[in-house]
Amino acid sequence: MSDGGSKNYSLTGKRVWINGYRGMVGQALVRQLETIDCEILRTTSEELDLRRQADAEDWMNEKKPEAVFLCAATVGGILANNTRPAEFLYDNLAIEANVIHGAWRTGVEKLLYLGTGCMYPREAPQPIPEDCLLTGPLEPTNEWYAVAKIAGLKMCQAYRRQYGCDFITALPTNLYGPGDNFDPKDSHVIPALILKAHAAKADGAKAMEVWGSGTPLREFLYVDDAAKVLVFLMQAYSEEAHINVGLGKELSIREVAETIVRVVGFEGELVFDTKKPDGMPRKLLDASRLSKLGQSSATGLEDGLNRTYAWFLENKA
Ligand code: GFB
Repeated sequence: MSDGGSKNYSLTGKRVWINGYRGMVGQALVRQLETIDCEILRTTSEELDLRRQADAEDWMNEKKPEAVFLCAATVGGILANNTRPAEFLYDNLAIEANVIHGAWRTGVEKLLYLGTGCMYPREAPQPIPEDCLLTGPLEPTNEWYAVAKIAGLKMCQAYRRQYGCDFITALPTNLYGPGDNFDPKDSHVIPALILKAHAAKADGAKAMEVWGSGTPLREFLYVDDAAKVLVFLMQAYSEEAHINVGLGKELSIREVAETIVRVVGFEGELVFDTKKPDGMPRKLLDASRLSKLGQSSATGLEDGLNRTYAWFLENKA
């Protein structure tokens, strides 16, 4: 793989653009970048619709960001992915195309594009190594999102090859934490179950519903740990090949649900609705490339869930 850029790119003194900054990852990146002496430029989709090419390029021409964290995206959990395929495909393709192309046009020095574990084939070997991308069919519940996200990764590689742009892709595992989307239909499993457990406890309910069989395995990375790694990679990683951001540890959805009800204090029963999809049976990223760079994560699941629930109580309950 080619290596056209700098492995020693300091963010100090730079104009750093975080798009989608009201999202969970955007907020965590802001927390992380506040420890560095740089100028943080932030936009939300309400202020700047990145699906519109002219708007995206005008903004970039005017503000001249030097480093870009491309985290703006239409995202959601298994049901949202499964029921809104057009939005997941179109929005993400348009956002990536406009930001990556605009970054080249306006001379952005470094860009980090955020991928996702669901870009890998459904039957990928576990833990999933970076080089098994595009080696098999995708998980059907999220193939629209995955196809769009793979296109963004390929754009970063193509712009590096053809124009020498220092654009990299980091591929985080399932993330959770403060600032997550707590919505019963659209959210990922952790915020959805926190919301359900909180409501069930408040209502004095005897049982709480969990989608699927409870057997799928997932790994969960606390968003501030992820943001720390992303800021590190922006400054120290410059390869055409993408890099996994994971923990190398997984647990079943049943175990996650049991931990959540313990944290929230709901004492009723868990009822598994097997009519709802399970999605990928297993999705454990091989994080050895990241570990070789000396990066690991510190926050245990129960600790991270306690912090997430505290944030929920303060902001959403
Ligand atoms: O987090 P989640 O929606 O996404 O679901 P994926 C993970 C697992 O939790 C699935 C189960 O097996 C769900 O059936 N689950 C149990 C629940 N109860 C619930 C619930 O109340 N809400 C939700 N949402 N799930 C997503 C992809 O896959 O992963 C996205 O669809 C994205 O594209 C994301 O890549 C990281 O892990 O299955």
